[in-house]
Amino acid sequence: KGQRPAVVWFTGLSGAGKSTIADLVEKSLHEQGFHTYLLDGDNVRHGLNADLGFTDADRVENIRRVVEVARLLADAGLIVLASFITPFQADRARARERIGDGTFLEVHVDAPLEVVEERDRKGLYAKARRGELVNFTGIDSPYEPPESPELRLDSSGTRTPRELADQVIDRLRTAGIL
Ligand code: GGZ
Repeated sequence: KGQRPAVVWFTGLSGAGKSTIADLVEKSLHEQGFHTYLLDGDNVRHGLNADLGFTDADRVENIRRVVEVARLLADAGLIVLASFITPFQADRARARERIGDGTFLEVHVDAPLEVVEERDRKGLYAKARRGELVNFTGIDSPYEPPESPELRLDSSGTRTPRELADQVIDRLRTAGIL
């Protein structure tokens, strides 16, 4: 099946829906016979990056390593779905440089802090407000929104994760990856 290697990089606040959407994209690409790999905090922060926390320096190193892994997987021909907050513009720019324009697609999963904090599915924002979690993105650590991502998904409205995942797949088609 014709596929071009790519790294689809999902950035956004905790709770914006990055991993849910990346999961759905992966499942449907897989069903269509494409070769993919999903990188996210669950399979990276417990192993490869178990030595890293959430200071600015640790986030920079977290992303640097993930970019290198994504690059290797793309070299192997895979469509890589990477789901990380990636709060700093400079790190996303470095990722794009390292992976190559055209192979790197930045997807901003965009929901305002008020919305993700109100949902607070994992109770992390409440913990951060109480000071039980420090350096929490959006609370006491910054998030720099992308200025020109390949795709911006509004995940605060009435669109379902399925519909948002389909937007990603359409974008991969127009980019000539699928
Ligand atoms: C942000 C944190 C923090 C702090 C733990 N700040 O919503 P989640 O829980 O399941 O996913 C978040 C994940 C963020 O890790 P990333 O590797 O994506 O971050 S970065 O790209 O900035 O390196 C959240 C959880 O880890 N988490 N503490 N202080 N998110």
